[in-house]
Amino acid sequence: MFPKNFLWGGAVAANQCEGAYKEDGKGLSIQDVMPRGIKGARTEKPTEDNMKLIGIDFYHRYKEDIKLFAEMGFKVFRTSIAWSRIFPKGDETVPNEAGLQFYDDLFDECHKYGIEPLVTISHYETPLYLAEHYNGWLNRELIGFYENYVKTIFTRYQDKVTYWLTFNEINSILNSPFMSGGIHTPKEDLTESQLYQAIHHEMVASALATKIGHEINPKFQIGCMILSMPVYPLSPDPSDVLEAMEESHKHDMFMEIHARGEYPGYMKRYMREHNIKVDFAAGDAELLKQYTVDFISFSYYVSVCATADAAKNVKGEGNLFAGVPNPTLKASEWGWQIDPKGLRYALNTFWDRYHKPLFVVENGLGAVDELVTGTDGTLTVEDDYRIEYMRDHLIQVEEAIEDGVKVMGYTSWGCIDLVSASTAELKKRYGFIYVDRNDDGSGTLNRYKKKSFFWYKKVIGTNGESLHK
Ligand code: BGP
Repeated sequence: MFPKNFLWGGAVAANQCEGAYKEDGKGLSIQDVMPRGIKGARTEKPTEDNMKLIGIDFYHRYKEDIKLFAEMGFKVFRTSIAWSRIFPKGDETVPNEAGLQFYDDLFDECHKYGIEPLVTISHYETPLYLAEHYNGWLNRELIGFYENYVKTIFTRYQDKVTYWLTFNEINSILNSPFMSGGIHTPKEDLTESQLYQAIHHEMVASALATKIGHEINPKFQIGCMILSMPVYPLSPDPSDVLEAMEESHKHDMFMEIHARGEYPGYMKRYMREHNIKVDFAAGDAELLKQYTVDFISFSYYVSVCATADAAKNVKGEGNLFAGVPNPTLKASEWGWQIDPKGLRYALNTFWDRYHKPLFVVENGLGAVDELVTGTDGTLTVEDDYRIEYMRDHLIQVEEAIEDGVKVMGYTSWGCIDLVSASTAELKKRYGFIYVDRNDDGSGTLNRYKKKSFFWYKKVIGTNGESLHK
């Protein structure tokens, strides 16, 4: 059974839905020069084929959208603050008032319906200026700019926001140093020492945010956000089991540092053996140790396999990270393997390790939807595939709760259709709400309720009981 106070809701990120990329004093973010997501080349300047520049025009339509979320019964809405709306270049000391006002209004609108905002401080939208002039998180100066940014938003929204996430999918920097860390140096030219130095800077900044947040409002709940992806051994061969463990360790260390405040032994060994040097400034180790997170949040879409057998080590698709496909699982149209039980497994694993409350802040199915006329004559999408995906995953969340895992809530990804992060497409849809906008830029931007909209409303209304009917 789901607990009474379970936080049901949905999630988006500013850069994937707001649009209005240069309105009201906003500066450019790295997303404004990534028209093809992580796969394509960056552009010098924003180009019209970049769907994120308009997004789904959430910036102007958020009232309509939040009303729809409220109709579904959302208790929580996860979004991010676009850093470049608050500090257009990132290194200013005085914030942009119009940007601050926008989020004031947005959070007020949530509260009007009793919806609690859950705010990601940095979701793949580092100000472009910080990338181009400082090389992003490779530069220790970013810690100071981030500190200034969090102080500003914590102070401003201290009575409107309780739940905060410091960096979206912080471990994704291993795959996408530009999107995740604003690192301008091309990935192929980065040394491992540089990459881990940037990671260290983010870790320190995250701990600092926890410190500052609790000083400003002791009621704040501050969490990390990790891209989770269980790694299974491809076979029972102990070498495969160890291979899976080592592959998993590369990601586990991010949660480990956030939850326990120390670099784990396996990471120290990896750094030693790979001659990776990370500079710790005076006080870094103490800061990490003292300011661990209040809760752990994560995204969950896929699991992968690993093998020590080079001949079988052929990677498939996945959420930023590829793994060896699991022969027992089916995949989405984008090749992401679907594994509801992996979510129960992840929840149990994290709970066993840290005994910190957990929050599933992203999960969902990216699919091609077709707008059709429903029985009542209104346009809709018969997305039974999405309902099945979500039902199967939510049942596993409930199983984990039965196992004794403390789960704070669940926010499905892209609760309203938006632009994809990895491929920058609109046709990869996740929402309960269809947005009429296509990859060629056409569409009215009108919103339509999908079948899953009514399904999720019932799930929330019955606090999960309808999952079993
Ligand atoms: C995560 C990101 C989101 C998001 C989601 C789905 O990696 O935190 O921003 O978009 O995955 O991925 P995609 O949009 O590539 O389908």
